[in-house]
Amino acid sequence: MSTVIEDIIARKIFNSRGEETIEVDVVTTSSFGRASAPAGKSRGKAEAVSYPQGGVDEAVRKVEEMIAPELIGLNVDFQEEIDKTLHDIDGTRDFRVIGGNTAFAISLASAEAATNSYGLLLFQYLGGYIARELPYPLGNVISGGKHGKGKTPEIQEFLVIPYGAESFLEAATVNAWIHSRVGDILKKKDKLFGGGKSDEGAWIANMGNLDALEVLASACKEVDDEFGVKCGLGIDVAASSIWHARKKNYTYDTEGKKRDSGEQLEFILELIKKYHLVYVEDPFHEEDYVSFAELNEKVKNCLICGDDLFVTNTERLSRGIKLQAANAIIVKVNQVGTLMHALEAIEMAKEAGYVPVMSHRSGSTCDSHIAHLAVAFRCPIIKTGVVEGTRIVKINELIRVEEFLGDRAKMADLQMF
Ligand code: 2PG
Ligand code: MG
Repeated sequence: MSTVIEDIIARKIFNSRGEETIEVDVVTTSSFGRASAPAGKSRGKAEAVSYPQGGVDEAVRKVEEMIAPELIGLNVDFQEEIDKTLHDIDGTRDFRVIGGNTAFAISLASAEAATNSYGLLLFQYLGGYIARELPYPLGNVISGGKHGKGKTPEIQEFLVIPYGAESFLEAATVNAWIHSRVGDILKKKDKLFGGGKSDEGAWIANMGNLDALEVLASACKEVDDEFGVKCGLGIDVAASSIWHARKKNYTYDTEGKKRDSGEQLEFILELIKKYHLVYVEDPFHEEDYVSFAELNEKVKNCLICGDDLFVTNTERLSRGIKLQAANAIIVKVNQVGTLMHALEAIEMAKEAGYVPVMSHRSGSTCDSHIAHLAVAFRCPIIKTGVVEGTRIVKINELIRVEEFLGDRAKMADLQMF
């Protein structure tokens, strides 16, 4: 069947924060694919530039005038060629001419058009018959940092991962129970708690970092006692957001403390020990590979994950691998713009023994592509929130994938937990 691109249509839509974003339709001789771009709030400095100057309107204009004429006639079966053409049209390393989000939407919509032409699901098309492992959902339960508002913890995300779950459905259920239990505890603790939630559907609570961890730990324990599913705690410090480059310290207003790099290392080590953290993302600012490596050397059975540090970029990841800066990497396709570049980062990570964590962005749309990418590229963890509409579409899609796989479905192998 012929899958030649006949048309590419771009439009401006809105993400879950009500910000403008780009959506692209790729129309081929026999199929159709659609994708829209997410948006980060705590963005790494080395990420692809999201949009050209002029924003989404300019990106849409560029798709019509500059990009569509080059891509029409190409075959969507050849993802490399499409992604390379996007790079060639742009001509810069960070997609500043057409925008990384523009490239992202075209790259994903093309993959979906190819998928649909074969009557497959995206994870089958990209991962083949052997793709049958479901990722563990790493879910955000309490928000702080740039994702919080008012007097919230400095740590951006307090996360859970139900590593004892035997199926994805069970894992998603446990996460939802914990989220709900945390809401009950917060209400009891703080009479003024109004039930506010962040963009990612995590609770926004008027408390410090340690209190947030205490609340989460007790909710996890209650759920484990009642339902018997082991669950680990994690954090995304998003430390670049609290790093003061001139004063060289991390600012913790809720504790009235400033920590230099050494003190930050001690603090994170204490948290790992006290709360048995199994996952720590961006504990230091995005240029501090050395502190990452020191921490990584000192801990066992805990994933030290780079998000702003690596930005899904193979150059930054290979530096990290050389320095042994981490043992996990966040994968956000729109940080690099194209599917093939994200896949290169995943392959490099796996070769070095790093765990790739497929991830949403805080501003999202109702697309569920990352659910399929996690299965197709065999990422053992997906980070995509617990509740909230645009998160739930990804979770629910994985429930469908698990059902579709039937007896062949199995949970990913997370040996270290
Ligand atoms: C992160 C993400 C997603 P943002 O830092 O990991 O939770 O946030 O999309 O705002 O970069
Ligand atoms: Mg992060």
